[in-house]
Amino acid sequence: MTENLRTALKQYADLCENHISLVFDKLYSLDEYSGKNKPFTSPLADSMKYSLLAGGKRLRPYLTMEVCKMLCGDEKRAISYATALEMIHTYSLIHDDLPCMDNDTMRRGLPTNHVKFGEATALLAGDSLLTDAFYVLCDNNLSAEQNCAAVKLLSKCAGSSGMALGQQIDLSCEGKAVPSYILNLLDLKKTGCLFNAACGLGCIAAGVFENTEIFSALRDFSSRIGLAFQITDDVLDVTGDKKLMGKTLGKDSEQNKNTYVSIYGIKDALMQARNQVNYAVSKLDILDDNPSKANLVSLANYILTRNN
Ligand code: GRG
Repeated sequence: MTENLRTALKQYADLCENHISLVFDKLYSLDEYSGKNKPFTSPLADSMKYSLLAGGKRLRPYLTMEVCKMLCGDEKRAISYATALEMIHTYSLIHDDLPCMDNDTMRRGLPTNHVKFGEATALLAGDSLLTDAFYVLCDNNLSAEQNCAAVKLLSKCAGSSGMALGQQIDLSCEGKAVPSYILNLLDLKKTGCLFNAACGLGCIAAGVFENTEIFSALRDFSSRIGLAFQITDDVLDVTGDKKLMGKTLGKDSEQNKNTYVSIYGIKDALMQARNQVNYAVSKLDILDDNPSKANLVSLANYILTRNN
């Protein structure tokens, strides 16, 4: 990872975490939640905070803010969009770990939400993060046109034709040999869609809307890096270090999942990830060179060498 990228990732992660704290102060210190002398503490708020602040890589909020900066020069305009997206990403991880899904006990180096708070609270924490994300998304000084476009984009990317569909295809394909185009579709939906949301929200925060050349280029860029990200995730599930990854490894073969490794083997999978990243980077050619564009290229390349 380049030094510039490391600094920018840390800076944007701090901005995002700061905004998350502000959101919690606002949503959970409302009068109706607190008696005069006994402030209400809710296991729901605690469980949401536990997973949100467990120290993820914050790649999606990073993309939102860096794209916004690249297009308009002020990443802070995108902070509510970046935070909302991280809330939805965190909800998906909580639900993905539940016994009825992947049944995982470790995430981000900590016990999973349902292990710590129980299944019912974990379910509600996920539901609440998903719902509250749309409050957070619109709680800003951007225009109604921007916020409406942002709601439409994020709900489409996360919902039944986006990430949730990808998860459903994943579950339906367990234990069956699938053709490569289905694996591609599964990963573009399950993982690529939130990367699409990340770059799309950055565009909208900068006043760049769908049906423009720049928006389309960034959609293609994000689909390709999303795919590369999932491919390296498949590889790390076999070759990764449990401590660095912060989760149980080897689950894919245990659960008979279709992955790039199960279909192509590790070497070929890594070559495909490299091809996806090269194609992604070529999509940025229409943009002028600037430090944010260079950081997006660095992020794309980092995906190939990441160890967590
Ligand atoms: C139950 C309606 C319903 C929906 C659930 C669970 C779900 C929808 C979707 C799961 C999608 C999923 C977990 C995809 C995997 C994507 C992936 C590789 C996530 C890990 O992302 P990182 O490495 O995580 O960026 P950190 O912890 O760094 O934020």
